[in-house]
Parts: sequence; structure tokens; C-alpha cells
Amino acid sequence: MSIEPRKILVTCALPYANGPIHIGHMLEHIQADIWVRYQRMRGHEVWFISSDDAHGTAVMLRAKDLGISEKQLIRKTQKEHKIDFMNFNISYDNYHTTHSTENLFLLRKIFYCLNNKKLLNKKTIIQLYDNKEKIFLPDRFIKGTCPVCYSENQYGDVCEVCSAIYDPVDLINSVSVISNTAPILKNTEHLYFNLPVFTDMLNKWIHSGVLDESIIKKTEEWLKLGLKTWCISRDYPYFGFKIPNFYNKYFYVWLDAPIGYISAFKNLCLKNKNLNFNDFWNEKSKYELYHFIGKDIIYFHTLFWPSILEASSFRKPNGIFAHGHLTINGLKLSKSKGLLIKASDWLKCFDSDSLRYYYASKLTNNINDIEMNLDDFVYKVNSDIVNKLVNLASRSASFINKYFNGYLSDKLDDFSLYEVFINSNKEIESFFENRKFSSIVKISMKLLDLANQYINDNKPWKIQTKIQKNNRLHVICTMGINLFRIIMIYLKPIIPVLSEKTESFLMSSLVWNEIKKPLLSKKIKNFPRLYERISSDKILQLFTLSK
Ligand code: NOT
Ligand code: ZN
Repeated sequence: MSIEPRKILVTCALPYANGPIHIGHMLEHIQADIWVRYQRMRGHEVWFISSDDAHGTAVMLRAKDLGISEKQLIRKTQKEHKIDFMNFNISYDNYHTTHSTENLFLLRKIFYCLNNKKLLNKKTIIQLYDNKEKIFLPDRFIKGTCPVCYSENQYGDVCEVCSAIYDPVDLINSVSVISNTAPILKNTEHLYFNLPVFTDMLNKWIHSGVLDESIIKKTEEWLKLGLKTWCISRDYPYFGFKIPNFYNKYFYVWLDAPIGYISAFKNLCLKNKNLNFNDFWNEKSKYELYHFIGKDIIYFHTLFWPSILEASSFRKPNGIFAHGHLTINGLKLSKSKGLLIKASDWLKCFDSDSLRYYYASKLTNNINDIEMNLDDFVYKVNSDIVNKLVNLASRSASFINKYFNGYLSDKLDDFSLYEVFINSNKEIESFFENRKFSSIVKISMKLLDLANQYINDNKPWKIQTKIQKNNRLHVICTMGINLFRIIMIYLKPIIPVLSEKTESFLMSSLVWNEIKKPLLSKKIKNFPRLYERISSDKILQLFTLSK
């Protein structure tokens, strides 16, 4: 029975172009990449894209700080981001930027669509203005005292202590983060998208099987509060795309960022002539679309984004996969606390597979935060990958190489044990599909315990008669290698570097649909160094680099 291959488009949220990729970002890109690699292994057609989020005040101010133009900054940052993702083996088909001709084209197209449908309205509002720097202040560039719980040092939009959401003008004793002066109030005219007219559509859509329960709940809460019109314009000075016929006004970065999903794909179509843009993005598209995001941007993806897509006659996503945030040794990732571990610094201390493996061991399909304890990380990687996984191969391979010329026997010793391994496939497939990666790691380790127990019980090192084909020693070690191979097939989407080395060692690709057929009478290579034990001494080095 052959199943029709699915056609799937997968995205990660677009990292801002104002700073380096850190291991918090990497959680999402690794999560999505594992899922993508699994789907590809199952023979499905998957297109995996992301992009830098190039616009907005933060990018503009960062460029100013560095004394370079915004364009120079985003060009440099995109290059660095691409290298970071490549070094962690995130298998993007395209990594674009929102400051692109495709994005400008699509943004305009969508804008005219919204405009023609009379979904945009101008409104004059009062905003906080930094009179020293001559700039209207975005929420995150205002700090002050929460008007609800009176906690100091809170942002202009939301209180991190009591979670209250408020208008920046209601913040008490507000200060501009840019100039440290008290802002003034100033009138300004803005463009608003009529989000409330999509309430019914959203109520139906969120219950159409596209969202996990926890995300439905959150979205329902916002819908119950009642949707408000959404401001999609920003004042000069701003780094972004200009709004046609609206003097000195720019599109808000959060409008053109999600459009970046579409434009990254459009750009891919230029590079790959077999791809048809409309097949993927037309309203009735049969192709699947999934967005991996962090829990902090759920409402953009479950409220604004589907409404914009509906309004402009594009297809909507089949799933929004949100994850929780990363904490390291119990602390949030933040510059001020000195715990912002850059992806590039990580690689000076540890390898990429180790992070991918550790994240997988923690990831599941809910939005709970993920705690990374670095001592636990070192312990887990060494005990699972080195002591259980690689050790199983190493203790079997040495005899095969030494006494059997590198050839595996032509039968297995214990077929029923082999069956236990291959019969785990259905469960593992469902865990991959549903993003329950921690369960895959758990099952794999349980199976490895069985395999190592099997070797311990059979004690190949005690067997005297060697060199004879298919003797006890030969079939026991061939068994060990085959059990190792099954686990490596299961873990291939998670640890691609080790998988590649394994394929070279076994002189055979790790293929999902070939688990039933053991490797027999085949030559394997001398046992290579598959993986180096990692050292807890590096933790301190990592902290030093991250300060
Ligand atoms: N740059 C944003 C962030 O929070 C993500 C943009 C994702 C694109 O890092 N969006 N939508 N919708
Ligand atoms: Zn508060």
C-alpha cells in the first residue's frame, strides 16, 4: 500500500534583523527542522522556509547605534543568521528577508485588497512622543509604572508582573527608553484594519481542527473580550515600507512580517521553476501550511493573520504550532541577566547535535516553558548518546572488524528482540507527527537499554571460537549493529550529524521504510569516532562568552 505523498509548507517565525540568533530562537528552528526532516524521511514533499524580519523601530535604532544604515545592518545580519542556521543543520529551502521586492509587491497587493474592501479606516489618536529624539514611541520603548499594580519599570503595553494590558498613555511616570526623557502627548493620524468584522470567521476557524486545545483557549479569551481595530501604520522616522498616499506613514512591521511567509515562498518559486506559487497559496489550496511559533505571538497568528489572509483571498494555515519559552538554569533569556547565549558561542563549547538532542528530549506539543539545566544537559547527552547509543555500536563493531573482516553475519541471533525494535515504529511515527519528541527520546532510550542488556547477557567478549562465519560471536554482534541501526533511523531527524557519520560507517542509508529488513552479510567500515563525550568544564566557558 503506498500513501499519496503530502505537500507541506512549513515556516518558523521570522527572527528580527537587529541582533544575533541565540539558543532561545534555536529551540523553535530545531523543533520545526526535526518535524520537517521526519516528514521528508516519510517521502512527503516538504518546503521549509523562513526569513529575517527586517523592519521596525528596533532595527532602525540598532543601525543608528552602530553608525551604519539599516540596509547595511540587515544585510550583515541576514548573512550571520543564515550561517547560524546552517551550522545547526536547519534544513531551510529558502531563508529570505522581508525587505525584499517580493514582500513589497505582496504587501501592496494585500493593502489594495483591504482598501478596496473598505476594511481600512483613518483615525486620529494621541500618542507618546519623544520630543528630544523627535520620534513617536512604540510600546516597547516606553517604561513606567503599571497603572494597575503599580510595579515600576514596566513596558508601555503590558505589565510583566500582573499581566495587565493597557494603553501606553496610561502608564504612570513614563520615560522614553531612547532619550531617558519624559515623553509628551501628541496627535497623529493612523490607519486601522477592521478586525472585528472577522469575529465570526475566527470563531469558526479556531474550531476547525487547526489549533491545539491550549491555543484555542487563549484565542477564545481574546475573542470573548471583543476584538478591536488594529493599527497597521507607523510614523516617520521608521524603517519599513511606505504607505501609498499617506504622507510620512509606514506599514507597521507586524503587517509585513507575516506576509514575509508568503514572499519567502514566492522567492523560492523564482529559484525552483517546478514550484507553482498559486498551488500553495490560493484560497482553496490542497497543500498543507504550518507555522511554528513561540507562545508570545499566538494572537498575531490566530487573530490578525487569518483575517488578513481571508480579506485578501489567500489560503489559511492548517496548523499553528506554538512552543513555550526557554529558561536556562531557571532564568529567562535576557541580555540584562547575562544569559543570552548566542548560537555561535554555543558552537565554541558544544556541538549542534547535542543541543538538538537535548531540546528533543524536552519538547512536546504544549506551550509549557522548557527548562535547560546545563549540568543536566551534559549528563543527559553523555549518558544517552555516548554511553547507550554509540557504545552499543562500538562494542559490537570491534568484533565484526577484528574477526569477520568487517562483514555482518547472514542471520540475526534474536529475531523476536529485533521485532520489539521495529514494532515501535507506529508509536514513534505518531509521536513525530504530533511533535511529542520527548516521548521518542524516551522510547529510544528504553530500547537501547534492552539492546545493551542483550549484549551484557550474551557477553561476546567471553566467546572463544572466533573467526568462523555465523558463529555465536558473529550473530550476537550483528544483532547489536542492527539494533543500533534501528534506533539511528528513529533518531535521524533529531541528530543529523551523527546520522550522517552512521550512514558512512554502515555504508548504508538510514531509511524509514527499510527497518523491517536487517543489514545482513554486508560490509561495514572500521568503527569511527562517532561522537565525542562532552565536558562540563565547557559550561563555565559558555557563561563567560555570554556575558
Ligand atoms: N519577528 C517576530 C518576533 O517576534 C516574528 C515575526 C513572525 C512573522 O521575533 N509573523 N507573523 N505573524
Ligand atoms: Zn501591573
